[in-house]
Amino acid sequence: IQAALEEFRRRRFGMFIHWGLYAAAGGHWRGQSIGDYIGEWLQARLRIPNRDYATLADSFNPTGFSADDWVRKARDAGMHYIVFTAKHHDGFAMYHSAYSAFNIVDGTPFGRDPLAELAAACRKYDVKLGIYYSHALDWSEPNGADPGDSSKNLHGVSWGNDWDFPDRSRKDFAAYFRQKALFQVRELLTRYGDVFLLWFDCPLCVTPEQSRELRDLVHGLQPSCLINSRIGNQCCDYYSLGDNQLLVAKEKTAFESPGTLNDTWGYKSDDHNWKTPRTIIGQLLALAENDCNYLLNVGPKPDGTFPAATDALLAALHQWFQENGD
Ligand code: FUL
Repeated sequence: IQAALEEFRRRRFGMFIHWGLYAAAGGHWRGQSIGDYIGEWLQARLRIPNRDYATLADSFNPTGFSADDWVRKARDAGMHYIVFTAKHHDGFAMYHSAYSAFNIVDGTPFGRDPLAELAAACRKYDVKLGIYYSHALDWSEPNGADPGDSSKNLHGVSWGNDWDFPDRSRKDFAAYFRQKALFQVRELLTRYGDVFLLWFDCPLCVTPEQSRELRDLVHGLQPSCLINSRIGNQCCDYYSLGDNQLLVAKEKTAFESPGTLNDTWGYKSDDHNWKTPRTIIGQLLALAENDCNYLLNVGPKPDGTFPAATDALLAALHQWFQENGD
């Protein structure tokens, strides 16, 4: 793990990629808009029933997707690892999962496995593959984490799925965790080659025993795979700062700041509030000064390509690295 942490610090700039069914909606659903809310939370924000949300999969066919293109653009922009959303809070697997048919290969006309294609492109370009996995929140599952009203998110949005599954007393989070989360994490670590890091998120309802079990599973399968702090209960190898948090306490431990390019992680068609290359480079340098990695997010469109403004930003970073060195 020490060697992996050194490698992590050396590769201080990464590309976060939030891509899932929510991209197809782009922040809009049957005449409603999520307003200024983040795109990947569409289902919870508008309380869309699972059977309706699942229709997004029926027409999901991002024929413009090219893993080679994404990873080459990341590398050219000075990024040395990527972190791809294998499963976000909506529960849809953006890889070929044997556990759940609610996945991109079995459930869409696209029928390809983007994670496998990204893994291959990463090997080609010497970019490391990191995987995001929502281990607690899973709105597609009756037993997904649901911490209840007391922790309503901003704008009164529920964390757990209390629109399809309102009776919290019947929810068995331990069953979901054992029967789905652990199983899928095992898939992710046994089918895609070396995984640089696992990026867990929102450890709601996760007990210390569960965090430890998950950590032991990860390190048992891939001893040098790093684990971020959002696994919960301090079972991590390095620390994720808060979303878009830039201030870091100077410490010896490894840190990483996840940041957005506009005001969303998942694609939103009407979010044009893009940060300038100057801002991004300033943030990268400020974080580097504090020995903190920067995980900069892109939200690809439903056709599998990056928004034009994202391409322009990445091109500007490419130019900056060419002029100023790595
Ligand atoms: C948050 C999530 O809830 C967001 O959707 C996003 O993935 C961000 C990086 O982490 O806590």
